[in-house]
Amino acid sequence: MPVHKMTCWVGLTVLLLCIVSETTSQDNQWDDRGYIIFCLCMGRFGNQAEHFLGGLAFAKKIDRTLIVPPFRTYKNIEFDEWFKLEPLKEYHRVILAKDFMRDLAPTYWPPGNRTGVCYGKPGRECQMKEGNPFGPFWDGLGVDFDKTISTEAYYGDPDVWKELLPVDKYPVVALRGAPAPFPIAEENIPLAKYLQWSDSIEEEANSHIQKLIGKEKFIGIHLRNGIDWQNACEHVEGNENYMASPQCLGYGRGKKVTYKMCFPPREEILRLTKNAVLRTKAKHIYVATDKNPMKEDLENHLKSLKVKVHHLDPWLPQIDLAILGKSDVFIGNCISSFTSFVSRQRLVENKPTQFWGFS
Ligand code: GFB
Repeated sequence: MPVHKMTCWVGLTVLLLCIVSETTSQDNQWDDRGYIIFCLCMGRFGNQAEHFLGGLAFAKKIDRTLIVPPFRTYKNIEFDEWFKLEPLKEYHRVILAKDFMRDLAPTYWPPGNRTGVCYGKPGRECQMKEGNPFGPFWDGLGVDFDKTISTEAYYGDPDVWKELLPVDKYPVVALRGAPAPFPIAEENIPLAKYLQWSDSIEEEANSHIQKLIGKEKFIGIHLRNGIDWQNACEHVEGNENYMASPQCLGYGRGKKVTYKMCFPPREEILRLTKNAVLRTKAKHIYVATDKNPMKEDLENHLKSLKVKVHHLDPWLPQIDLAILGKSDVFIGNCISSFTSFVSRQRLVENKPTQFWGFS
């Protein structure tokens, strides 16, 4: 009898496995319109998110399915660890890189047939995998390149692009970097609505809010004040466009960046935060920072208003981003793309955002 039971169990497992693999291959049919993938190889998460949205828009423009690249920290992070894939599908055809490599690459983009594309004059050397994060990114996907080409039509006119990289010759186009500008193009800002946190990030952020704040109002603030930032802010004064500054100054409107926007003084942080507390009557402040949360300063300054100041320093920066996104008022840094991730998400959700040193 026990032997019989065991047989049934094995049989059922095999049947289930068959059903699962059948579903996977049915879902991931080859698309004759071709594919595009790129490495999110510039900067950290905020930079990568802006490049991702630009690359998503470009995939739609050239009508190729986007092979959704992993994000890059010290390792590749599959997109669906941090975000849901389904909302992206409302905008364009997408497939996760890991699914493409498992289900389609062996047949349609096999080793021996992989071309890498760099930005540059035709004939210029193209090193797809040289250095970090380029090498580890493609290694993480198990990709080596057999041939490379360079083109200046990297994310230019879609028709020129299609002529240079026709689908019949290049069914899969792998680009060294994102086909998108940094900072994000103005027209692509609304695409933020397709970036929705995965259930695990959402649950973790909600659970922190529940424990620290409950259902009360809170002000979320981003203090970018580590040493790399201090250095980056040194020569900002007077620039028209510096990193994520268009989130405050707009695009090509001739307005100038100030040092105060980039590295706001203590008094500015205390002043703006207090104003937001007085206006909203919030009793909680959530501080996200890469370095100094200014907890004591804030607590002392807001003592009479009986405000609690919370700072978590979570294991994943994405938890800070998700919490900031949920605040009643958010105050961020004009120049930081960590802030701009939050400000874009809030813009598409009609939630208010303010910036240090800028009104
Ligand atoms: O996101 P990011 O491109 O924004 O890079 P910037 C900053 C990184 O610092 C984040 C950490 O991805 C986080 O890892 N970080 C910054 C934070 N602020 C916070 C925070 O409030 N909470 C947590 N948990 N982590 C650019 C970089 O940063 O700054 C460039 O992308 C360069 O590579 C430049 O370093 C100076 O646009 O602020």
